[in-house]
This record gives sequence, C-alpha cells and structure tokens, in this order.
Amino acid sequence: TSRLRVGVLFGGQSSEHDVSILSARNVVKAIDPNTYEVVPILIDRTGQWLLIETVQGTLPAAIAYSGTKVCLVPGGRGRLLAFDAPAQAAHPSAIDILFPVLHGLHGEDGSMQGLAQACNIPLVGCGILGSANAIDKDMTKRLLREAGLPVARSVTRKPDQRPDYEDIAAALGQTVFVKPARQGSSVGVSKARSAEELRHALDEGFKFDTKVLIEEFVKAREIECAVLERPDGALMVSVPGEIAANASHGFYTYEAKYIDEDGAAISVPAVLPDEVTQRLQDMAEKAFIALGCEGLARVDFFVRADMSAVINEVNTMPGFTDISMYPKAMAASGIPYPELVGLLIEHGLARAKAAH
Ligand code: G1L
Repeated sequence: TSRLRVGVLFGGQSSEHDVSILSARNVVKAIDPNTYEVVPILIDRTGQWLLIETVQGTLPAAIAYSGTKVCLVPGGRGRLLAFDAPAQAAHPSAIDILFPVLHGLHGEDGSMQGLAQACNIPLVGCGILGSANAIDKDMTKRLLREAGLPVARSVTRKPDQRPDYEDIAAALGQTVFVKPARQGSSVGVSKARSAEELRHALDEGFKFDTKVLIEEFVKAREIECAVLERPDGALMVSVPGEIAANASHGFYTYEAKYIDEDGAAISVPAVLPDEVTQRLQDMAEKAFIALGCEGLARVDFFVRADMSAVINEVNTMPGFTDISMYPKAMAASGIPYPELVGLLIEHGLARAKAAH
C-alpha cells in the first residue's frame, strides 16, 4: 500500500517568507515517513509554485529556488500539472492533502483554503470561514462579543472616517492602539497618546489596510491557549502559556514574536490560579467555536492584574516551529510535536471524508 502524499505548501509572497521556510522544515521533519510521503511545494517571492526535490525526504537548509513549476487542477482532487517542463516529462503524482505553512498574503485569510476547496483536496487546519473571520480583527470582535466573550473596547475606521483625538480619548482613554484590521503580525500597529500621535498612527495603519481598529490600551499580561480539534471532532485546549513582557517595546513586535523566539520569551505553563486557567480555557474553546475555526487555532488573551481577561486575537496559523507557543503549549498538555502534526493531518483527512 502506498503512503498518502502530503503537499507541504510554504514560502509565499509575504515578509514572513523565511519564517515559513523554517516552520515548514520543522513540520516536514515531524511527519511520520512510514505513513506519509512529503511533497514540498515552495511558493517563491514572485508567487510561482515550485515542486522541490528532497534528499531522503528532508528539506535542505538553504532552499535553492529551483524546482518544477506546478499548479493544482481545479476539481482535480490534488492532481498537479507541471508546466514549462520538457514536453515528454511526466506530470508529478497527485497529492492527497495540502498542509499550508504560509503567512500573510493569501496564506491565512481563507484564500488558500478556498483554493483547496475548489480543487477538491483535503486541507490541514481551518477552512475558509474560520480563516476569514480570524484574520479580520473587526469581524473577530463582533463574533466574540455576540458569543458573550470579553474583548477590548474599540472603534473601526475607514480612511475617510478619521476621528478626532478628543472623541477617541473620551471613549477609549488617553492611550490607544491603532491596528490594521487584517494583518497577521504586529505590522502597522502603533500606540497614540495625543492628536498628533493618533494622526501618525492612522497614517501608518492605513498603509496596511483600508480598515483599522482604534483600541483602548489594556495594561495586562499576554497569555495564549492552543486549541486542537481532534480527528473525531473533540476539542482540546492546552494549558495557557505566557509571552514575557518586552520592556523596550511595550508591545510585541513582529521580530520579538516570530524570529527572536528563542524559547526564553515564552513560558509554559503560565503561572496563574487554577480557576483563572480554567476560565481562559473555557473562553478559548468558545472563541474557537464562535469564529468557525477547525483543526487548530491559538487564542490570545490580555489578562489584567485583577485577573479579568479580554480576548485579543485568534490566530489560525500560529507560530509553528517546535519552540513556538502553540506546539510548546500542546506538548506541555501531553501532545508532543510529531503527534500534533499527525493529528492535524488526520483531522484534515477525516473532515474531507465526512463532507462526502
Ligand atoms: F496547517 C496548520 F497546521 F494548520 C498550520 C499551518 C501553518 C499551523 C500553523 C502554521 N503556521 C505557519 O504557517 C506560520 C505562519 C507560522 C509559518 Cl510562517
């Protein structure tokens, strides 16, 4: 019997291209070679898909940007077409499931999930709805609020709806954060404590999106829970982890969260009273359901000194190297990295089966 072929899609046209390659190498190493055959597909910086040759199933440390140009066939159940190849060259074998390891542009906003759906191929992780809901901080907050979950106060603004600082300060306090609505990382996020700073913060935010959130400042610890949907549909929530405060930034920069992630900045489990841990886990599960997430998501909280909490965001493609928060929190909850990767693939396959 031949092994199922897992298409690991990585790279991408975003600033997080290199992070994606690092994560993909971790994922590939963790996939059980007895059960699955890894088919690495790199999206290069121009958006081109390249089928990468592996040496004994291992992705090379430095990816040479060459390979066979391929595309997925709409309705093709994972069939790949090679193009720009010699006419006599055989097309590569079909893949059985797509494992996206992509950030930013079209990776986690539902686009890639829609592509998988249109191509009739099973996919690991959230589907179109959960991805699209979670990528948009405005939609996320509306859905969480409607589910009775706590979120920070905020207003949403378009470029032609620039607010007065006085009105904002009256509604949300002197210090506010401006965030692009649909940006996976902290890119374009800034703090404002005056009319002048608010103007600059909005200019900055609107560089990245046509919709920004102006949010109250919440003085709090950053606590995160990993949620996993098992292949049978049962939800499991990890112990909470904590991101250590970064004194020099005051909030988490893209670098601090993804690249300088040396394990020291993360502590799992977070030190919290048991009843708080339970309350956060319960909220994490409800948030996962409220947004229509599937497979996995990381739910991020702000927890104040009085132990009141708000949900900051939900990430459907969290950091995923073996030292990232999601895998660390799952490992601390009894699911080591290779088992986690296996469960996610099984979940994707089981969901596709159930849909037919
Ligand atoms: F497919 C999963 F398992 F859902 C999945 C895919 C990708 C989980 C986490 C990630 N993460 C990333 O792709 C990354 C954004 C951290 C790499 Cl850049």
